[in-house]
Amino acid sequence: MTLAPERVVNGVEQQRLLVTEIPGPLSRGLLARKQNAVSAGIGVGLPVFITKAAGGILIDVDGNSLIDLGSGIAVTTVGNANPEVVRGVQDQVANFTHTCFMVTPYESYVQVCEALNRLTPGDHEKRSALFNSGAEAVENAVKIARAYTKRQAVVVVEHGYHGRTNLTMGMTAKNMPYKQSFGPFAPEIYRVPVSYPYHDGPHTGPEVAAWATSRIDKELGAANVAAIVVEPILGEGGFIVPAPGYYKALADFANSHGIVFVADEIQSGFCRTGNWFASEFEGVVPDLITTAKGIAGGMPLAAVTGRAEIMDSVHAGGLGGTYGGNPVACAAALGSIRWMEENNANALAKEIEGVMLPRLLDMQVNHPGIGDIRGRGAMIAIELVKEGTRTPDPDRAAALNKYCHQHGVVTLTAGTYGNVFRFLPALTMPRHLLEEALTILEQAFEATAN
Ligand code: PLZ
Repeated sequence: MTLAPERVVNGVEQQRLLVTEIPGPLSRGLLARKQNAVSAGIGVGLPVFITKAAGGILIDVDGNSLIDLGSGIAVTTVGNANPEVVRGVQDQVANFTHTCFMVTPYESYVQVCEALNRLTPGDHEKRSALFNSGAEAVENAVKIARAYTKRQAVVVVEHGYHGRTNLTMGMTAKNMPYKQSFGPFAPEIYRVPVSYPYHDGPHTGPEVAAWATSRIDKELGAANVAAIVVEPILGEGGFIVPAPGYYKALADFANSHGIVFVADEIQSGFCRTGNWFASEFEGVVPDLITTAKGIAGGMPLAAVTGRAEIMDSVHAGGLGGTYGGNPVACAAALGSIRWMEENNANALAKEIEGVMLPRLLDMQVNHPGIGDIRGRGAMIAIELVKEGTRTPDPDRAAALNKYCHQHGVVTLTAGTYGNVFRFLPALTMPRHLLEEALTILEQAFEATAN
């Protein structure tokens, strides 16, 4: 299969169409109501209120059709309201909505765990446990690693992102907006260097890994470390792809010191990068892997999957939660996974990369503000810098973002310095829309050049 050539998906015309300014009058009215009803702590990137979505298009209340390059932050990988997901959810919701798996179980939870055990890297015996959000999965991975190792320290890396709960805020690198004024944070979290090729000068992946592992050795003592938790491609940190050898060296170090190596694949997992999991690019088999986002086509579901001896080391009843592995979310996951398997999703992600990278490289020739172009599959970003330097240019990223929004392309920024512009299209994105979005991006560069 190649990128969808369809002009209509689920009754949604696959075309960008602006009938009002962005946001339009109805969205502005809803935004005013939002301000009176919703906590100011909940921000909004682009205040158009959505009524329908499919393929690569979001439709808003004013009747505008926008090209979606965000997928709700890497969630609707199989496309919004994917028919396989919709069918699964509709059947399940009509049968029963909830029992609590810990009270009276149901088969779909077991099926999702079987699928995760089969699809995640490594053919060792595995177990899974299901939760509601990415942050909750990360919290549970830490609980499990601590129970198994009987150690406490947790090592994370610079620019890492793991969530907004108390423990995961502490594990997340960036202060604003995630951590400011929300401390104190959980103890026993330690941050070590990450490989960031664009900013590391001549230093190789293994070299940066050696700095990291030496810090662990000297400052913590490897024998005190329960887990190293790292994203194989850093998501919120700016789609940083560590240099070859970095990630593997950390995993090997963990392995040789009895430390549980946890891959946070919440953003990079489930065919986003052109592999089921980004760990595979480095040939790493994590001890535990956290997943969420793309797993269930938009329904809230998350998981921890890993070595049976680690996952089973927790006392019976030690893990859980009222809604974890809710049957409707499990049905969505089964539909989503089936779609990925039947439609060769990894090839679609690679095709998206094949369309995007050459266009971005072309743009870089005329726009030296594009310092770096990176990522894999349908997880691609550009880093904006002041011309002739590697100094972050967050203002340019914000200006580009604004231009794209006003011209009907939903885009997201990222990065510790806010200077990364990232693209996370659904794998159902029709090729003509992807090309059109890139043309608008090109125009955005022209319009914001100084
Ligand atoms: N780990 C690698 O990318 C979520 C956060 C958006 P939750 N990233 C999007 C925001 O501003 O809150 C994420 C991630 C990685 C963990 C998480 C947390 O997943 O489902 O948002 O809790």
